[in-house]
Formats: sequence, structure tokens, C-alpha cells
Amino acid sequence: MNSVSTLRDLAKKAVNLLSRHDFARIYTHYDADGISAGAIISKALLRAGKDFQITFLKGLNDFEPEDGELQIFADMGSGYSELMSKIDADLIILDHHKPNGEIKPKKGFVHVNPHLVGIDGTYEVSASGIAYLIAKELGNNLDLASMAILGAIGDKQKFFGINGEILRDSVSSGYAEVKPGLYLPSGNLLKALKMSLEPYLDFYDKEAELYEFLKKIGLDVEKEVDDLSLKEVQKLADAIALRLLKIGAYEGVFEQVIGKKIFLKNLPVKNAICLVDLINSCGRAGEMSTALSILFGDEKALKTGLEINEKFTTEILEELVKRKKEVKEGFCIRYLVMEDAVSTSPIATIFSRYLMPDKPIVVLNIKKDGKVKVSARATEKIAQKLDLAEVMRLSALRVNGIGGGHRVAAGANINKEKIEEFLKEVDRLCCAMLA
Ligand SMILES: [Mn+2]
Repeated sequence: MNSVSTLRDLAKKAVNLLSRHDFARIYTHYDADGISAGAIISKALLRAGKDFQITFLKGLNDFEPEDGELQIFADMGSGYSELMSKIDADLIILDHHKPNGEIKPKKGFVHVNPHLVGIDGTYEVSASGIAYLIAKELGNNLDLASMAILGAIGDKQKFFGINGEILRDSVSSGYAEVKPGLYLPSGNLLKALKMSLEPYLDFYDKEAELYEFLKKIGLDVEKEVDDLSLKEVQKLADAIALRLLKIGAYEGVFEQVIGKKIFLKNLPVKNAICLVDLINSCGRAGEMSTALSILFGDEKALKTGLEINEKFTTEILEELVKRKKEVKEGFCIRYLVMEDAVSTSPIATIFSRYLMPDKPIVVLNIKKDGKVKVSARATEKIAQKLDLAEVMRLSALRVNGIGGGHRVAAGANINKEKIEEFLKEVDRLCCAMLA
């Protein structure tokens, strides 16, 4: 039996456990994948005549388990075996993070995680993909595949394996369409190029330069990105490639920019990457229920969400312009210390992929309560030699904080008084790994 059908068997088991309940408590992550997973499960439960309550969490560190009703954890749980073992209720975990330790359930338990059946959960299926597999077993829910696509894009996954299957499901049932195009938000060219965070083209606050850029290739600023002809797309793609070279972007981003564009016809924002950005900004702003309502088709929520997204994107772009001069040089790293800033991770990502890709970057944000949130980023090229997850874990440990993550993207939480000591250790470890 292949691993995909094993995963499907697990999904069937989850449906079996579900069928014994009329109510479920859903806990899910506050990012695009977690919110999409929550939307898929709750919609599927409603259609099956069941009730639910949904809670969005940043993580499980401060989680207090409740007893009683069926509990469903999405996009989290697999890494917290001790905590999960304490739950005195029927339990379903839908996660794609690497499991850590053995879960000893007190009641009925189904653990649906691709890693358990030999499928790579990093790239091939997200939490919302797993939620969709369950929804598909539960009833006629083909339309929910669109939201599984959102989750995969949100987690920067690829469309092969299970994700590929989900995309095919969605295309063949007419809910999704894949067209060649540029990885750009929808809207007119002026706005799309100026406001895009991925790819970041450094046109914010540089309108004259942007007008010149478009004039040179003969495109009107008012033209809609989604209306460009194939020939115009090609022209724009070449010009964007040159622009990325000029600003000194990491070579790995080039292939990201040009490729397929996915449109989701049954969701309120058709361009999938725009909708993912929208959901993510709502999550970052703490407006998870707005994000959920958007996915449920609420127009008022959409209006609110678009405002949140615009405000968030503008804040990040402003911050980038302002902070560029404040980035400091270490021996083997660059770092930036901010106070009470909107967000650290998009800033760290853009510095590392677009503006200063030759060294790892560490962005620190001192919160009002004296706690410091750290985001560290490195390109895949640097990460061949260096593991930022280890760097963050060890450096944070040294100053009584906690850190971890992935090789290219990691983070930590430390205290304000320890910043200097922490940065010194980060720099020392990076130099050691890069040597
Ligand atoms: Mn996820």
C-alpha cells in the first residue's frame, strides 16, 4: 500500500471518530495555513450537521488542556506529545510538522500527519491539505480544495504529491484555474509593483523610478496585472529580473517570480497569492475571525480585511525604508534592533532575500514589556553551511531564552538586558558554521 492511501486511511479513521460527536472544539494556528485548515474543518462539520467552536493560537506553549468534548488540533500538536497526552477527551491531530515523542492518548485518538506515513510534510501537504482530505471523506466537499491551496501557498509549499492532487481536484471540478503569469498581486501595475512584498522590488517611495521602469518597456501604469498579454508578461518578467539584479537580490528569488498563477474562482479574492497575503495580514493583526469570515464569503469582513492588509503592507514598506540605514554589521551577520515595530519576520525576509542576501540577518523587536522577539533569516545558499535553527536555539539557551525553527528561517524570544550577549553568540556561532 502506498503512503498516500495510508494517509487517506488515517483521514477515514478521523471521520469515524468525528461521527461519534455532534460538537468539536477546534484549535488552529493563526497563519494562512492554520486559518484555512480551520475554515475547511468548520465548513465540513456544518455541512455534516455538527457544531463547533474555533480558537486561533500562536502556539501551544501556554495552552491549558480542557476535558470533555472532542478536540481537533490543526497545524499544531504533533510536536507537543506530552501536552497532547494530557488531554482527557477524544482527540484528532491534523498536523504536518515533524512529530516529537510518543502521544499516549487518554481517549479515542487519530493522528493524521504525513511524516507518520513517509510523506514530506514540509513541501507536499499542509495542515489545510490534511483538513481537506478529511472533508473529502466526510461529504461532498470538493469546493473546499481551494482553501487547501491557500494553505499550501501560505506555507511556501510545492504543488506535487498530495498538493498536486488537491490542485488537480480543484481544477477539474472548475473551482481553480492555473494560468502562466508573474507572481504578483492583482491590481494596476503601478500599485502592484510598488506594494509587492514578495517579490520586493524596492519601488516604494520611488514613484518616478517606477514610472521610468514601466515607460522603458512600454507598459501603461494603469494596466491591470491580470490583463497583461503573454508577450507583455514576458517583457515585464525580463525587466523585473533586471530590477532584482540591480537591487542585489538573491538569485534564488528569480525562479519564484515567473511561473504559474493560481486563480480560485469560488473564493472572494480570486488571485490566490493576494488572498493568502490578506489572510496572513489579518492573522498578524489579531483579526483571525475576520479572516475566517472572508473565507466564508462575508463581504463586510472582506472590506475590513482589505483595509487591514493595505495598512499592514504600508507599515512594512515604511519600516523597510526607514530601517535600511539602521542595519548594523557584525563579523558574519547583520542585525537590526527595533523597538515596538509592527512585525519582524517580513522585514527580516526582505532584507535577507532582496536587499542584503550575502550574510544572515537577525532582526530584533523590543516589546513594551521588555521581551524581545527575534527573527533570523538566511538564503538557501548560506543555509547549505549554516543552520539558523541551531544558531537560534543555542544562542537563546545561553541567555535563558528559547529559540528554534528552520535552517533558513528561525526565531527566538529573549529578554532586553541580554541583547548584546545574545547577538555576540549568534555572530560567533555563524562565523564558526560558515568557516
Ligand atoms: Mn502549516
